Amino acid sequence: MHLFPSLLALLLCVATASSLGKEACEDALKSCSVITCGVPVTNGTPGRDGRDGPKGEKGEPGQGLRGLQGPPGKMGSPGGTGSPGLRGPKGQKGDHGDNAASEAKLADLQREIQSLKSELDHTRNLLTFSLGKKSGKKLYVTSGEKMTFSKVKALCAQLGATVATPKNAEENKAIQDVANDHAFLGITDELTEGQFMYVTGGRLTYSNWKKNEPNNHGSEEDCVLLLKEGLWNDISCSSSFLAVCEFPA
Ligand SMILES: [Ca+2]
Ligand SMILES: [Ca+2]
Repeated sequence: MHLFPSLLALLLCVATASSLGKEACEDALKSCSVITCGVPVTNGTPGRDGRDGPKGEKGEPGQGLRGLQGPPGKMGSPGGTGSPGLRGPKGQKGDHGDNAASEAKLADLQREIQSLKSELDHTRNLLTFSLGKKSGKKLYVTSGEKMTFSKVKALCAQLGATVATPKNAEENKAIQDVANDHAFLGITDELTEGQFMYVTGGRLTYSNWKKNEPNNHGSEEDCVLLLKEGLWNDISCSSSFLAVCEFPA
């Protein structure tokens, strides 16, 4: 049995140590595996609690079950207008306009107009000569056709003229001679009933009404007819009579 020699050595050491001083005891400790030095003491009262230690680190999230996701929230109010974006890059240079071609076309038109004007002057001179028009007098021309007043106006305008309009007895006689029939004059009361005006503007400065005219017969007589005998009668503008145009002096 191995237990007895060990127990015997332990008892020997305790007996030796208890009879020695402090130094001898410490020497004895070197040779004994278990030894009690000095006077045996009894246990004291427990000490006070120590101070609280530092706070521990945050723990891991718990492992409990997550709740169900709630319904979506209400839509928020629209945000304000944002600031303008950055200016885009400059575009490529465009093609040149066709100015040269336009100018050439314009020049052609001007030449054509000038040519037509010359031709018109020439024709007017020929007419003046053939009709025996005297210098400084208006020229009255008729096509010999009968038409409504609006067509007479359009025809004369096409010729660069106006509807024949006598401003005195001499002009009235000249138109009468050229027409040799009932002919429209460039006078109406279309704007204000009973107030006859020149188609080119202005109130009458001369008139040669037949007796009891103008009478606005049937409340529809707004144009003026130069009768064959030289007197005037107001007549419907939609009737057809001779067209006589007037070129300025
Ligand atoms: Ca009238
Ligand atoms: Ca009348």
